[in-house]
Amino acid sequence: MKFQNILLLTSLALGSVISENIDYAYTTDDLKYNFKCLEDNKGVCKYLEKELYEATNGLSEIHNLETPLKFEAFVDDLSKYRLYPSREVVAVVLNKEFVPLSTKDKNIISPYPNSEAILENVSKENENDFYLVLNNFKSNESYLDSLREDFDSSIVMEITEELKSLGLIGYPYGQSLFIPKGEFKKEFFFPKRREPERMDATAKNVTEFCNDMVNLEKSHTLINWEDTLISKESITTKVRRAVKKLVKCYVPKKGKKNEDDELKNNEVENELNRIIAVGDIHGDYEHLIAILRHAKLIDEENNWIGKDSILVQVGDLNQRGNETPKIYNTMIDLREQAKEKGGIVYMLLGNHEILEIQGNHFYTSMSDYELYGGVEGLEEAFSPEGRIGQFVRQEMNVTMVVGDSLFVHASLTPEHLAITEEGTVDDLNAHAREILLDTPSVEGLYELYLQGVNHTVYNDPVFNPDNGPLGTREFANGAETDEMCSRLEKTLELTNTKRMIVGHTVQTYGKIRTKCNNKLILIDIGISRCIGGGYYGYLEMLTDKKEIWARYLGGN
Ligand SMILES: *[C@@H]1O[C@H](CO)[C@@H](O)[C@H](O)[C@H]1NC(C)=O
Ligand SMILES: *[C@@H]1O[C@H](CO)[C@@H](O)[C@H](O)[C@H]1NC(C)=O
Ligand SMILES: *[C@@H]1O[C@H](CO)[C@@H](O)[C@H](O)[C@H]1NC(C)=O
Ligand SMILES: *[C@@H]1O[C@H](CO)[C@@H](O)[C@H](O)[C@H]1NC(C)=O
Ligand SMILES: CC(=O)N[C@H]1CO[C@H](CO)[C@@H](O)[C@@H]1O
Repeated sequence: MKFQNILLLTSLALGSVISENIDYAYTTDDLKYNFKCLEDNKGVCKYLEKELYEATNGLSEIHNLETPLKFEAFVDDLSKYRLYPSREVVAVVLNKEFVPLSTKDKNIISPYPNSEAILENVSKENENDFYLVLNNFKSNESYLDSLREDFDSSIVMEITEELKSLGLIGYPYGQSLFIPKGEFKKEFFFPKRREPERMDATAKNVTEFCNDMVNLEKSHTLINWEDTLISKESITTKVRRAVKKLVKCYVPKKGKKNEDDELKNNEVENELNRIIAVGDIHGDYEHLIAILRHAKLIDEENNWIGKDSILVQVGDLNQRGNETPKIYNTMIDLREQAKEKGGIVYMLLGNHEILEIQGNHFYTSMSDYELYGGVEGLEEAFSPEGRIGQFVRQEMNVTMVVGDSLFVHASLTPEHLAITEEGTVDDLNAHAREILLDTPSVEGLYELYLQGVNHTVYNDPVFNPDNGPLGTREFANGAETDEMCSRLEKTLELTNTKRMIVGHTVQTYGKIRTKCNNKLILIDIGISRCIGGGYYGYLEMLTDKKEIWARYLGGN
């Protein structure tokens, strides 16, 4: 391995590799390939060859394939073969019939039209498992420049996907993120109906899943995205801010009106400097803190140093991971502190906050139970009397408009806005607030259940776990069709916003992705080590520079 590396670097240094003639055979423990440049562009072949070498070396270290894979690697002008030339990719893997292997990449013309050139130039002596075509980015040099540092990460990602689709690597790489949770019947949520053994087994499963993820999912050790400029466009961060500290006046249901009146009397329109948006945390306190420090929102003692920044966390601080109570306390304290120091911390509801309120702890780990003081302690903390329970009920919103961006945990569709008659974001929040303020502790919910009452926290459309604003994956996972984008745009139009920023649907390999021309920004990058990956990153919006950035903290 070392020898190969030295050979490559030496030949690059001596300039003896002329890109048109590059045709070397490489061998790592698990991947053997020949490299051939079909179409060069400004020396990119040389560059890609090195990136590919680094990627395969890294992959060879984290995987242990029974039989080494053989493939031919080509550099070609991929833009000629893409249906949407504006959506360039670094690499595409083709099977032996030259059909893209990966199901996620449907935008390439299939089968690959340049297969003859590939066939002509493949090494005849060995049977290949697949072909890897690397893009020479001939069509867009500025794009190539912006991507330079990310080539090896992209190649790692592409080959890993292919190893998965070939069935050569599995758990946890090919693992669905969902823990087997058995029957999902509401009566199991209730204390007196719970079977302790079942609860223990579930917590153990959650814990084991987390441990597996930490020990086995190693792609994050190879992937190191560079900060990416998502777009350059004017951003408004005008927000209504209370100038005086508000007197809290929450009385279930009737209290809402008072609170609104209070707010209106005390608020001013204010232009704020930047917005930091952070995805799902799922019980990874260390990663949350690392992100907030990197974003210069807090110092070493976790004090707010973000001045007039706005932090938006899009929900799901809890479950799966291990330090949930600490996370809520830190965030709630920070929100208070930021307010005093001219900043704002917004925290949105995620589906997992609602699960906890409903008494569904199927995603709670053993160590979280210990920290809360058992399931009783957990339910007390999330009850109408507990600190977290009060915060969730009284303060967290389903969705928020901050400046000209719409934030929501999963996604907001035009149908969601139609849940209330008035159809506005404020009304949707008020509607959810009314339900939450009326939601008793899990004990209380059980009593209602015994009386045959289904509390709305279980069946109101705003909390529908499959298609509600905290649960839907329609936009996040759906094909990026004109229809999908126009539905997204409809929501933006109805809420008078320019973009929707969401969590909930984990983006693989820790990369913040966008859809519909950056109108949808997906920021759940699997921050928690317990959900696979443990990637660090966040979204930064700068008003003065008119820039939206995906920021990454670098290798783990
Ligand atoms: C290059 O690609 C970037 C990113 O897709 C795009 O914004 C830009 O307009 C492209 N430039 C040219 C000259 O095609
Ligand atoms: C725990 O995981 C095992 C193995 O995946 C599964 O068979 C079992 O049903 C799970 N138990 C619970 C209570 O979720
Ligand atoms: C919920 O929304 C209101 C109104 O926009 C805002 O004042 C409040 O800070 C939000 N709550 C949280 C926890 O972000
Ligand atoms: C509550 O919901 C369950 C299941 O969705 C249903 O069987 C039951 O009839 C409902 N009870 C009431 C009072 O609506
Ligand atoms: C595209 C390309 O490089 N094709 C080459 C494949 O190999 C044949 C035969 O060696 C060459 O003539 C082609 O130029």
